[in-house]
Amino acid sequence: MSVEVERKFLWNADTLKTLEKIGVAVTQCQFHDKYFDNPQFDLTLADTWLREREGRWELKCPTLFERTAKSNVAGELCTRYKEITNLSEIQLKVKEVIKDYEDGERGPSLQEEDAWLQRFQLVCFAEFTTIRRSFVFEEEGVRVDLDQADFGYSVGEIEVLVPEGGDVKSALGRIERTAQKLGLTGNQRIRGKMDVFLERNLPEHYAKLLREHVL
Ligand code: V4E
Repeated sequence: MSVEVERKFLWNADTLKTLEKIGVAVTQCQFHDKYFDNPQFDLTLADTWLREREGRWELKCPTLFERTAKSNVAGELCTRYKEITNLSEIQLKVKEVIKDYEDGERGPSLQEEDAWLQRFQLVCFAEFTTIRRSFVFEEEGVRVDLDQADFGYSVGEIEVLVPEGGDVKSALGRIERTAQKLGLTGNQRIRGKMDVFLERNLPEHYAKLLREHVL
């Protein structure tokens, strides 16, 4: 388990030019994400995001800081989410959040491929493909991703992965220095791909997430 500290930003052709000038190497990839929740949306209403990216399961859930920050720290630009990639740990987290599921002998075994999805009534509620250009600032341990989602939204992220118990403050400093190198001046939280996807495709659930201060 690690903590992903990240700052989103809006990018354009000038951002690409700046990154090219700085001279960091770029790689490009494409991936398809499928996000899952139960019909009551228990996971996302708990700010818990379960996805399958190219066959790998990943779950992001808020750190204690993130759970309190939205109401306490207006204008906080960086988010901090726990990132879990081990399937058993993901299943444990899902079990913690979804209280109502088929338990015991009758339910499908968690080991059976995808049977655990049925047990928790998890279905895909969002899917999209992203083209990502990544730039790694080796000396700072910072990565900049420029994403273009197939539903017509582009967003950038400056991110640092901090191992559990690691130095989040240092990560925030490195993100800030990178933001300065990129010439980012805005002080508004920028919406992520999911935010925009939900507003367009599941407006009622989106409105509920806003009301509950999840997004
Ligand atoms: C954590 C989260 C969601 C899951 C998707 O996370 P995100 O980092 O936006 O996606 P992506 O594709 O860049 O993942 P990566 O490749 O970096 O692992 S969807 C909504 N959230 C919460 C959230 C939030 N409340 N505010 C902001 C600015 N971002 C995310």
